[in-house]
Amino acid sequence: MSYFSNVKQVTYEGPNSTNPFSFKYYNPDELINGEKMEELFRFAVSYWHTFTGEGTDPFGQSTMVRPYNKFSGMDLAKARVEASFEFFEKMNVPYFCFHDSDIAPESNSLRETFQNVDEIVGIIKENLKTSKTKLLWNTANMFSHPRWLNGAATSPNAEVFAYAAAKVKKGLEIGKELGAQNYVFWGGREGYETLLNTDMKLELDNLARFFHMAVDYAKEIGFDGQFLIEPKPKEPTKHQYDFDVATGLSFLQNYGLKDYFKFNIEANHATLAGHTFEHELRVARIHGMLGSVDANQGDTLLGWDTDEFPTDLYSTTLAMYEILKNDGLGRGGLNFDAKVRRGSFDPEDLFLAHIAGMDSFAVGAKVAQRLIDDKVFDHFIEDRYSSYKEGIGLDIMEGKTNFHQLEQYALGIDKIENKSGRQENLKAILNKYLIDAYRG
Ligand code: XLS
Ligand code: CA
Ligand code: CA
Repeated sequence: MSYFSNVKQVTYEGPNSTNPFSFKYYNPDELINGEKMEELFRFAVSYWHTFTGEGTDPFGQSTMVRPYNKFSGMDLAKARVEASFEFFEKMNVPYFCFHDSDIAPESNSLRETFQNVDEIVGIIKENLKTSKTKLLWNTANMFSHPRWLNGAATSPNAEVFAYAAAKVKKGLEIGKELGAQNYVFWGGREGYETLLNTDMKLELDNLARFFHMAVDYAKEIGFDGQFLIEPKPKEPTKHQYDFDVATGLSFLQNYGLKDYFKFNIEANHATLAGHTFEHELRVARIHGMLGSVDANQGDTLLGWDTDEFPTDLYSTTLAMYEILKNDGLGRGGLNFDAKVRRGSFDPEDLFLAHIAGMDSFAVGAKVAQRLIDDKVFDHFIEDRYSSYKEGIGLDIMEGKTNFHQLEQYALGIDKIENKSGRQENLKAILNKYLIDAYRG
């Protein structure tokens, strides 16, 4: 049976098409720097927002009209799998991502939860055999059920730690079974509310112990997916341990975990941390830690994680600039961790939202590639730092000087001449590239 009978196959029709159910800019076969768009972006659909999410918010009930909502329990879970593969195929999207609890109902008994998950994983596996769409990553939900109220691996309760280990063990087995490209660890409730009741050192040590056990278990079963940490500064806890990339990196280094992980960077989490999306991507990139991306956007007028579909072309351009400079995302991809607004409740809105996101990244990538090809910022930056190419600057770079010599040098300086950073001009150039990109 068809769950989205109002929508036919979505294809690239170009910028002049008036068909809302078509790509205007995302053309899977078009090359960007020699690589097909499809392979560069590796777009993924997030199961939780697209098929499980119902549009509830703290003040209101569900609003989403979903053809499978006539079912409940395991029947609903099975119908969602069927609907999801229809959606993937019609959108021609290469990947998807899920939490264990998105695909199958959780029960109070872990054994029963595992049975439910196993049954649905079996159905997903069958679908994967004939589908072009693959699993980008899976993860375990360790934040919704009340047992996680004080965290999972950082809970003060050792039984909760054990329960979390069982869930991740299962998650790694599922990842292996379904050929997941990555496994994601988002901190969930791994953080704290007040130091008055918190042993921060013990919690951080335990989080590291937990990750080491996960690394060991993946090796034991031969799961070769890339491990990803997804930083987020707040929500649900006030102080999340994986605040941002820099904090996560120092944690991984301190605990001897750096070689086993990369980062999954979410745009909305970056803005919650007071950073831009591109800042987080840059920090990860220059440390060789850029693994994957949760492609969404926040709303700077709202202080929470709104998970909107990405449509801001400045942001997609500057994000793609980092991704292209990184030579792509390797095993990672661009996962739309994004939900349609409560008022966009039609099943068709799911298609329109993904089209908007995919087209926005396609535009961003084209503009970013031109900026890179023309070395617009590279030339400027090279010139800005040119004092390190010769004389005292080169000595500093090559470690050939010290405070004594630098003092002597400084005493001999007559007048320091700084150069303008030309910020406004560079932004105007960026605007010109954005406008010109689609003039032909
Ligand atoms: C929540 C996170 C979450 C992770 C996966 O804010 O974005 O959805 O991506 O657990
Ligand atoms: Ca996310
Ligand atoms: Ca989020």
